[in-house]
Parts: sequence; C-alpha cells; structure tokens
Amino acid sequence: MSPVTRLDTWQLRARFAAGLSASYAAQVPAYTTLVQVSTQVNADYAARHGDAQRLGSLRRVTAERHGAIRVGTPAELAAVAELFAAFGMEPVGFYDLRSAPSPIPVVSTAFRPIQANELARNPFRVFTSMLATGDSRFFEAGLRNRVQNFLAQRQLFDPALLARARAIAADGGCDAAEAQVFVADAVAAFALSREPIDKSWYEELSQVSAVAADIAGVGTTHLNHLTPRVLDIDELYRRMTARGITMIDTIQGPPRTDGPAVLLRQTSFRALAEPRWFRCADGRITEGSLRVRFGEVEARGVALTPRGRERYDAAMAQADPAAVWGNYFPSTDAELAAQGLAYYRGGDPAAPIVYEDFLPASAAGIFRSNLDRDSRTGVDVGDDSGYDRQWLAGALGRDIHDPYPLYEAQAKEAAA
Ligand code: OOG
Ligand code: NI
Repeated sequence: MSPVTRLDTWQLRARFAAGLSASYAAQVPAYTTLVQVSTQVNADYAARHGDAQRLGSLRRVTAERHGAIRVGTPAELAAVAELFAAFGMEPVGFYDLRSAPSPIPVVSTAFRPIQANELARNPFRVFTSMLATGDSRFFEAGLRNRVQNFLAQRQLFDPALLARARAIAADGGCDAAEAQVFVADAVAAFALSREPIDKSWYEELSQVSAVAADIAGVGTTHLNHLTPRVLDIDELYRRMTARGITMIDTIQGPPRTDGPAVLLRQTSFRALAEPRWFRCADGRITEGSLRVRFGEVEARGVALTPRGRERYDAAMAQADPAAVWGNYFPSTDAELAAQGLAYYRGGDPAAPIVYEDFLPASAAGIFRSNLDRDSRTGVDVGDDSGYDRQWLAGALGRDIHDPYPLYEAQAKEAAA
C-alpha cells in the first residue's frame, strides 16, 4: 500500500494559486499574454541585475500572484475567511475605498500568509472587498433593503466546502486525494457564472455603481483579476503596449526613481467584454456582454515603516511626486534603514523586507480605471455605516492583523 501523502496548508495555497491561474488563463486570453510578458521581463531583468532576488527569490516572484474578489455581506466575508484559512491566509489590514477622491462603495481587507517562511513558500494574497450597503451615501433605505434581500438568498460557497475548509485549517493540511478535490472545488467557486443575469436588476444597480452591480447583480462571486508580479513594471508596460494592449495611462503608486523601490507599483488594462446571458422581464433569455474582469500587474518594493509611510503620503500629495521624491526619500537602502523609514531583516540594508500589502489610493485607482463611470452618491448625509477595522473584524469573527507589527517581527529576525 502506498503511504498517504500529506499536504500542508502552504502546499494547498500554492495549488490554489496555480489552479486559479490555470482557470483564469483558460477564460481570459489577455491574462496568458500578461503572464508570458511578465515571465520574460523577469528573466531579462534577472540576467542584467545581480541583485534581482533581493526582494524575493525568482521562484517566489515567478509564481507570485494576487487575486481580487468582491462580496456583498459580512456573512459572505466571514465565509471567505473560513475558506482562505484552509490555505493559511489571514486577514491583514483595513482599506476604506469610500474615502478616495472618487469614492468606491466598498471596504476591504487582504487575505495572505503572515509569517516570513510562509510568504517565502508562496505569498498568495487576495484583496477582498465588501459592498458598503450600510452607507446611506450610496444606498438609500429602500435600495439597501432590496440589495440585502437579494444577497441573503444567495450562497457563494457550498456548506460542505466550508466544512472541509474548517477541518483542514484545524489540522494544518490534509491528504493528497482530499487536497485535489478541495482545491478544485475552491477554484471553481471563483469562476464566472454562466447563469442568466436578471437584466433589469443588474441595470438598476449599474445606475448606482458598476461595483454594486458586479457584486449584488449576480448570484455568485468571481475572481475579477489575478495579478502577476514583475521586477520592472515600466518595461512590462512598454512591452504590453507594443503588443497592442491598451494599458491605463498611469502606473499607480510611487514614481519610478533611481533609489530603492518602495511599497507597490501597479498598472492594469481594461476589462474585455465577455458574452453573458440575461433574463428579461418577460422571461426571455438574451445574449449580451459585460466587462467585469480585467488585467493587472505589479512590482513590489521594500516595506515602509509608519514614518516612511508618512513621507510617502506627503510626497504623493504633491503635484508631481517624481519631481520632489528626493526631498522625501534618500536614495540608498543604507539611508532608508538608518533613518528608520523602511524595514530590513536584522537591520541589514542588504536584506530589504518586501511589502506584502496594498495601497488604498492605488486600489481605488485600479477599481476606477475599470469602471465606465464613477459611483453615484446621494445627498451627503455623512458616514452612518460604522465601518472600520474593528467592525470588519467583528463581521469576520477574527482579528484583522495590523501590517506593521508583522513587518517588525520580520525585521527582528537575523538577516540570512
Ligand atoms: C480590487 C482593486 C484593488 C489592488 O491591487 O490594489 C486591487 C478590485 O478591483 O476588486 O486589487
Ligand atoms: Ni489588484
């Protein structure tokens, strides 16, 4: 009898990320192009830069992805948390995209591994947003009730899948045969549904916001992008443009500088129209199309301390951050470390700690760049939702990690 092979949560996580990637590639051809170009950019960059692996091994970076999903209710968010716990992914950070210059009606967290060794094995993370139905600036009482009733009737995940997730999370893994089925079912839960969409309901929500329609206009959730990581995002941008793929006109986040890369730079291309079925008021089913899934790519730099982050926010508030960057940030790792602006393992400027999280302004920019129009807000009655990190933690029934102590713990480890 062959021994039963056991897989740990990190191996399940790696398979989950790979499974989502395969499924997304099969459905979104532009994603395949993006991954090919990213792989080439990384190989070229590594060939020319001796220090290409300073922010993660080429193996890690090549396999590295982040996904984004959107759900409608606290209960759905709690179900997502249960599922992701089986992959060793925990909620980190609270992002309020409602306060962006053009607001998006969601609050978000990111599920990811939190320990250095787990991140090195596979850092898969998922930016997860919840529709802000409790915020009267976006949803007046009548609409809120109808949205909440609609959401209360759907089930994003099979209860049996969640029960398996709980057992796997408690055991820290499972055997290979069970893993295969579990991962496949988890991947399938994020595929785009082929079920007909109620046309008038979807259109009504679209009037409020495209995000509201995307989340609450359909009976399921779906992965709306899956983002590879590149070592040179400017080069990636040029090569994608040369292939005739129209990227959004900016790279979000810090400008390109000669000094060490900090935080996170991202860019995206617009959703492609995909055929979908619609159910009309008279019951007829018609074919139409929706643009809901898009492409995104990112480059990651060193994680900033709270002090470094203040500098970043101040620099980004300037009219031309690139022009004044040098007034806010020194140009070497040694100075970033000495001034306590960025995290380094064991304080060694040769051992930068990579930023594992997201940036709210960039996230809002990515959302917005893929919408036909901004969200409609009603009379500004103020924020009556009570949404904040604590609220979200309560909804999840688990702690939301503050990212900074996680980086500090890594910084205390000795440099390799
Ligand atoms: C999430 C947008 C945010 C990022 O990388 O900043 C995001 C979404 O579109 O649902 O993924
Ligand atoms: Ni993203």
